[in-house]
Amino acid sequence: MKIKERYVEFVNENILRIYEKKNDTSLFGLNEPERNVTVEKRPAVGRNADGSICIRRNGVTVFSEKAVDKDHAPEEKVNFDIAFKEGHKKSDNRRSYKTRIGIALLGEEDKIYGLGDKAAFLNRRGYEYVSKNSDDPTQHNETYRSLYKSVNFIMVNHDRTWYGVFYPSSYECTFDLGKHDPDILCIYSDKGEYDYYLFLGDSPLDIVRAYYSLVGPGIFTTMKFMGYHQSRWSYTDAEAHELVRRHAEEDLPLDFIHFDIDYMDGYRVYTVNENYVPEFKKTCEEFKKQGVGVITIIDPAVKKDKGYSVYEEVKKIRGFATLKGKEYVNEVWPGDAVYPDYFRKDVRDYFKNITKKFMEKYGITGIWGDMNEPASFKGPLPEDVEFPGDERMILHDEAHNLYGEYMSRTLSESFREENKRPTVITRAAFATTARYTASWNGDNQSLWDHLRTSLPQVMTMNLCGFFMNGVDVGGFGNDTTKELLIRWLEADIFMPYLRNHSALGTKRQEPWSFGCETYEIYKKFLRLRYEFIPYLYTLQWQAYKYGTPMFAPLFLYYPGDERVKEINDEVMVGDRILHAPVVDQGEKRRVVYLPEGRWIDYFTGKAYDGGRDYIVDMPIDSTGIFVKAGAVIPLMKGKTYVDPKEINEIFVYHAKDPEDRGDICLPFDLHWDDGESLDYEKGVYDTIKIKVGNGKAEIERLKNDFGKELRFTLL
Ligand code: MIG
Repeated sequence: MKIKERYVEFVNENILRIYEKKNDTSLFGLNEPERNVTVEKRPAVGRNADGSICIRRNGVTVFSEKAVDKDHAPEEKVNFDIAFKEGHKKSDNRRSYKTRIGIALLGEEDKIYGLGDKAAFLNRRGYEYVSKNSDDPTQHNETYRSLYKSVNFIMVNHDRTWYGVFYPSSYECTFDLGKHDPDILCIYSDKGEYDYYLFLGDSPLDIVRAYYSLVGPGIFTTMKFMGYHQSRWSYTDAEAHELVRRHAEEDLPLDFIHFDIDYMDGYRVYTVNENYVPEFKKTCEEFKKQGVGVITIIDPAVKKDKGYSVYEEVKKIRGFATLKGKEYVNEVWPGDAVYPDYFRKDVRDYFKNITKKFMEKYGITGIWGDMNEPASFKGPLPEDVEFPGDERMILHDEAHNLYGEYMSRTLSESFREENKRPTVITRAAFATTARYTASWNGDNQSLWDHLRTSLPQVMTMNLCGFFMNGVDVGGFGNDTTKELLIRWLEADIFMPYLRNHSALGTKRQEPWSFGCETYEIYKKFLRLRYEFIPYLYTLQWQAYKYGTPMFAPLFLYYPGDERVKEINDEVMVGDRILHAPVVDQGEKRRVVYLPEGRWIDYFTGKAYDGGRDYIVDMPIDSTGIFVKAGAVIPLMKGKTYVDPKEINEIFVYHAKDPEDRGDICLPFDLHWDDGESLDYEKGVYDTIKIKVGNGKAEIERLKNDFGKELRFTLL
């Protein structure tokens, strides 16, 4: 088969761009580092007999394209697909795809990671996924082809070598990860071009960081954001007050309460239904005094409603999407609704300003952006819905996967303008969206399966540069049980974004919903989470700054260990904590694999030799936390909400190995700053190296531009 000429550009020694024709990336602007690679440092690019590209490093083939002719992929047997027959699905005839990027899978054991929020195990090989943001709330599982986010980044491991591929197009595309042909990984697109970035490096961490350098930097949230969030669709005023009161009186940590759609007046965004939440301003102020911030949900769709100011004002500037030149109307929560054209600066400015005013008026701390795939009730938006944009007309087929990003960007600007870090959460996203917002993974369900999935899901989001990510703890849809709720909180206790949320009509799942025992365990773990906040906050800093995932699969730190490449139920929280929770009903113990080195059980102090499996007891009130021997971890104590101004003492945990004299020390560089402004961008922060020696904590101030005085106490 003849292929068109392909060009290879070196962005730097780790990043190549390979293309026939470049995709237009203007809508999401990649952060291409300056091209400055010397000839000597270039990896060897060769051509296969048919002209496709192959790459050798140190004499070994690490990457090879494989031409895919247009009939390569077999047609789906749609006639046997009941969902297709019943009209739920469209036929997927891939033969017509204009663009077919084929990559050879070099070995049977090759693994494929990435692609953002899929409800699947870490290794995606053998599956097929479609990048088209969707909002289907039925039960997500590993064969579910699209979820809320389109993150076209994959990382492939072959033997000891690793590479990454990013497909930079917002149009719909399909990733066939060896489903139809086990030896070929394909990216198909009808509207995207033959054009991708290739990341090379010696380790998975190199690859992930190289990718991050292109799509980042991601958001760096407030320290408070890392506290506990409590949510439910939808708290009434009385419920919210009762909730905050209990948390305060019972020393149960809480930083945010979320208000879901019913606080609005008839689902009109930026309004408040004073019958549902009377004196909302007073409520927000009162909560703030108790350390609790309020986050309100905002949907993009605006009610088409004469006299409603948001509708009228945006209409005046022709700021809504159109179809054949006329206002495009679909149905969402408020009934007939129209979609803001966030691709236009004046429209963004409008929403930025009303968001700011709305938050100021009531004392709201953050915004939760939902339904921004964008979702609709009367069928999906047609591909030719128009977003007139600033410079050119953008049609929905190109805009769709970026809509959530442009909405989040708009919301985040309302904060940045005031020198505040954005407290914004999104459901829909494209590869570059973490620049503006934190995210959650939508409507999971109260199922053990979804608890198990939450770990690889958030680990994968972290590989893809979405560090501040989490799932609905306890499960959103369906009814949770006592045991599921407890195990879920235990398992997700180190998730960067920690929120308990549940759907209307489901069984309640607040900490006290299942009686005393549950409550006590819940409290114990929330308090544990809060102890670790100085550590987690520093991990977030390292993630933001260097692209190092904070919630990572074990292979990221132990890439030479075959055993860890498919461990889905253990997590590295930074480079020194391994968390192995119980994620199965009825289990009171589990197998824990510990990689090389010595590991200390955080709760008992017991030491383990790495490189093998252990069966560890984990009754209902416990989880497996193992710390690398010698590691230092900064903690705080006794806090039930996060206010950096009130944190004056850091407690230093040292994972002492009972078998040495305790002089092995893996120091930690604590990051500290005001926790809320953007001054860190100007270098106003502290880096404090913490070591342990001679039975005490030793401190070295590596950077002191914020100048926080902290006491350090060895535990
Ligand atoms: O159509 O606002 O994922 O978290 O509670 C459902 C109501 C709309 C979907 C979100 C969920 C939220 C719910 N929303």
